[in-house]
Amino acid sequence: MSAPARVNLRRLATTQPDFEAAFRAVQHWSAETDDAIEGRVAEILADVRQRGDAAVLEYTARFDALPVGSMGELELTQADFAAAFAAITPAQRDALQQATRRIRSYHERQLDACGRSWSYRDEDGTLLGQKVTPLDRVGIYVPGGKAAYPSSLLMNAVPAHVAGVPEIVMVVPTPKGERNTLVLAAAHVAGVTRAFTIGGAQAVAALAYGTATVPQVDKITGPGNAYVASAKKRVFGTVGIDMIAGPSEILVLADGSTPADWVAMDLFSQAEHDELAQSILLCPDAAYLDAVQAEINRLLPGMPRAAIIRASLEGRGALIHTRSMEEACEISNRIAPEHLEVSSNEPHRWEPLLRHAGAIFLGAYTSESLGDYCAGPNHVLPTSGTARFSSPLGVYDFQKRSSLIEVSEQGAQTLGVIAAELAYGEGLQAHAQAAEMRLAKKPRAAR
Ligand code: HSO
Ligand code: ZN
Repeated sequence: MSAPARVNLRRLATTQPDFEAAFRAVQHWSAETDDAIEGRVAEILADVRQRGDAAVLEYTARFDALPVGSMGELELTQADFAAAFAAITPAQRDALQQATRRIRSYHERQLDACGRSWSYRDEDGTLLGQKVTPLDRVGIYVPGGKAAYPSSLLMNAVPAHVAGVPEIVMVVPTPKGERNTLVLAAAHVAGVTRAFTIGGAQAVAALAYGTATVPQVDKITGPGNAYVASAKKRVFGTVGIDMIAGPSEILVLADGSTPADWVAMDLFSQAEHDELAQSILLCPDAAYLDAVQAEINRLLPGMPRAAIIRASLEGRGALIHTRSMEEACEISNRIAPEHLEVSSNEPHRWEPLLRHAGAIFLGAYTSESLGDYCAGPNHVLPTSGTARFSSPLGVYDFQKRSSLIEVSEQGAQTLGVIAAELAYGEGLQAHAQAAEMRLAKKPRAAR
């Protein structure tokens, strides 16, 4: 069995006459919704909402081959987490703890920078402010099967913890009752409060509506398959949700100074997630693009997930030759990738030109994979160009803000006149009079 040597990555150059059309083809991505999935999910949500635990038990037996008599049997305990933590290797324990410590310390800085209440008094002594409070209870969806990532559990649970969320409820599909030890060990380290071995739309429904056993949460975060994504969209409004993540993406901006095999492996690192993942390399040096292509061809056969990587690279990947690094930065901004590596020996020269990306990795030593696990910043990032308008998951996603207003007697005089004037303009007499009653001087007669 000899794997075909060359990986057929699309090669583009910004100087080619039809570059715009070719570039559009690279960018094209349709997150089509499948009507059959939508219909099934709507039914499951309605059923769980109506029948609660009984429906969850039935779907779990049917979809996860996990037939049990009561919801209690689907609940994991702190003792289960501790046992899992004890069962993994010392090196795994150490890695989980160190990653958690670094993720926590990064997110604690988010709390300091923008996660605290503030207030001030204006010239009338009126107090104005913003009160920041954590959500009461959040649900974290942890996928089972091929994308069961303990690292994603850390990335969701740690910021929730740092925000001060007192209750974190995890759901994790556990087909045939086969538990993922590393996920349970991560739950131990991250401080998950309660957990259930349920998944799919039925788990999202249980968290969103609550059942006799599963507590209703205020927000559901975490990735999942098409059923989970559809269920999260549908329960949005009843609860909050984080985002609907698309396939992983990496864009490498290279000036040719990084060893080509490092860059090839970084492109593989996101491609190996999913056939639909996207890896793109932009570089002004055509010979370097050739070198990376050669490394891709050379390294791919040794990868356990070679088939997924090949499908991803050939389906959605691209090597793009640009006129300059400046032009490469512009193209990167148009793509707004989830992960952006600036693989250059002068990354700080280019960073100011980069506006849209979920996370920016500077310099040859910063492989994106370090960010996926343990550098500290969150790996739940906006995908599919949504970095144009949204941000990494953070402490702020587990908090909300309330405005605070305490009007002084003096303030009531200043604000009362303004408010009454505008209220009469809107034809809202009660608004106007509520303001005018608090004026020391006679209010103007109702008009
Ligand atoms: N790169 C993925 C996260 C991940 N990688 C988990 C490895 N494990 C999405 O940002
Ligand atoms: Zn990854």
